[in-house]
Amino acid sequence: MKFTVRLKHSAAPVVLGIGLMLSGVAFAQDKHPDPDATYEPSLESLPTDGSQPGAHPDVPSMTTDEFNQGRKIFFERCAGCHGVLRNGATGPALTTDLTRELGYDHLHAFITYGSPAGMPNWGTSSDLTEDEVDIMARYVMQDAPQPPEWGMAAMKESWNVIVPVDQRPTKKMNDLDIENLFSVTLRDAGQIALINGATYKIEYVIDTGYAVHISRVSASGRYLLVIGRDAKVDMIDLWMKDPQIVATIKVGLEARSVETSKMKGWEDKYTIAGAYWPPQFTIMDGETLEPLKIVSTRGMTYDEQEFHPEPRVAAIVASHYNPEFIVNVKETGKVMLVNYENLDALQVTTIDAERFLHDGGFDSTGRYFMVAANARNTVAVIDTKDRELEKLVEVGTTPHPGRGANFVHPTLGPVWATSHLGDETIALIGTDPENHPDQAWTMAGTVDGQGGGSLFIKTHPNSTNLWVDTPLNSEAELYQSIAVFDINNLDAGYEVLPIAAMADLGSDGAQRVVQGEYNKEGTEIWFSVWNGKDQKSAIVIIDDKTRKLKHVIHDDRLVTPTGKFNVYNTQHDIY
Ligand code: DHE
Repeated sequence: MKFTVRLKHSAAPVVLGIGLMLSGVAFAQDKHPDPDATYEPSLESLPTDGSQPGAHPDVPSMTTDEFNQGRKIFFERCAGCHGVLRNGATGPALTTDLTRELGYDHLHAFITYGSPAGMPNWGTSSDLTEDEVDIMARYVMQDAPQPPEWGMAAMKESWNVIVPVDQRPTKKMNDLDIENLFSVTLRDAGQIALINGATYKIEYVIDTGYAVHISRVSASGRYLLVIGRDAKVDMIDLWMKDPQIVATIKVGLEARSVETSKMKGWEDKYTIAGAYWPPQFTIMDGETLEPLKIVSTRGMTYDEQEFHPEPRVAAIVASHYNPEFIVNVKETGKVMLVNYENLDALQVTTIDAERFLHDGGFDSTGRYFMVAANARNTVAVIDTKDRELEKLVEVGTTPHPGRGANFVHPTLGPVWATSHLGDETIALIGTDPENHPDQAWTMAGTVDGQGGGSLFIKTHPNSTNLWVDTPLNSEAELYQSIAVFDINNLDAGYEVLPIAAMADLGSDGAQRVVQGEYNKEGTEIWFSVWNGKDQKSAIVIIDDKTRKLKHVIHDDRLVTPTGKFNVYNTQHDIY
């Protein structure tokens, strides 16, 4: 499943690794400094408990120390494709009946040189040292250790209500314009920064989970929910004089998604978080994070109907039409509509969609959820009102929309757009079955951007600009800049803004430009200039009308800024 994309403005090919599943994207052509390496498959917070399965007479032995090194590397580099339990996901199975048959020499060569089928060349790229290749060849011949489960007892133990509900304010106690605050992921610091959207001042830096991933906002706009890769959920009360964490819990060992109930009458009632390991989701009390219901996602794949032991929970959104969460399960390709009206008689409607569901967003009406099945080059459209699969739409190679971008195209009508990791195209999917039935739920149009390696696309209802990043392209010229289109004249092509140069950080580090996010009014857009942990990063703010630089936030506390979440836009699903 590996292929080489020759980018539009690039002589250098981008080699995408096994299966192109996002968590399996590997860049085999060179050894990287920090940021892009962090997009490799990783289950980096899983523990090593020091235990080692018993030695086998017919496989090379390992010391406990070597075994634990192997386990760590496997979780960080291999599990994304081959699965924690090595049953195969996007990459092939690596169970011991197969690896012992292949033997040490074969495995060693395979890990060193990679394969045309998509295995990265870990050895020759120097991503792994010679010693590490040797350890990994022996490690995959040992029985796979299974990370521990994480059930109610473990969850309750990790749960902490720091400020009980009756001790929280009953009205907003600060002067902050909460709706125009930005919650900024400081990835490698394990923190978020709350940045004032009017003054650009960093109002607060708050310690959260490890390698913090995303922020979401409760229906009322009061609570900010942050989830780390270590599956730690932190709930921040924005009404307090000094916003702080009021409740926290660990819902597993590895996670990426969190959301809160948004249906009328159910605002702020429940929080849900999905885990990569163990593969499960947890519904919690919306004010205290008390864990109420844990549901495993283990089960059959939608198509072959074979058991999958670790179907990870990817994006979760809250329906505006039904008291339901929409839970996207990656490996089985199923979308679960989880009705939260009665947690003791939980109703879950499971929709067969497509495998390797990852990220997505609503159309402009909030009715249809568009989710990328990235390794299948497909966007699944879920009708959250009628509670069914509306359509599977084939798009470009490895769609990665973030939440996507909604706008009205001059001839196609309302569309939702995604860019792609695997090619330079931007796909426009028609979203108006009433007035534009011919375009609805088809790839009604496509336009070429700067290149592949795109992660996020963005516009705003008050803007006529469409911004497309390319942080994982191999060319510095592309990953340090942004392409912007006029949505009324997409065919005119794009303007390139050299965002990293605007940040004026000197030549230090990769300075990848990632994830545009609008302010509440839609008058300016913020981009992260994402550098290594020990290097300076920045946030660059562009005036939306003039496309000119408005401000650069430089601050030593801005360590590895990546995602940015404007409170109002996130609360109301505006993108
Ligand atoms: Fe993300 C969203 C998973 C790497 C920045 N990321 C998501 C979502 C998932 C996911 C499932 C959707 C959550 C939702 O909507 O509920 N991300 C993964 C991975 O598995 C992967 C590929 C590898 C990993 O080990 O984590 C990965 N992601 C990254 C990064 O390296 C990024 C670029 C930088 C970072 O901070 O880690 C990154 N992911 C983001 C951002 C969003 C996101 C900014 C939210 C976008 C939005 O607009 O909502």
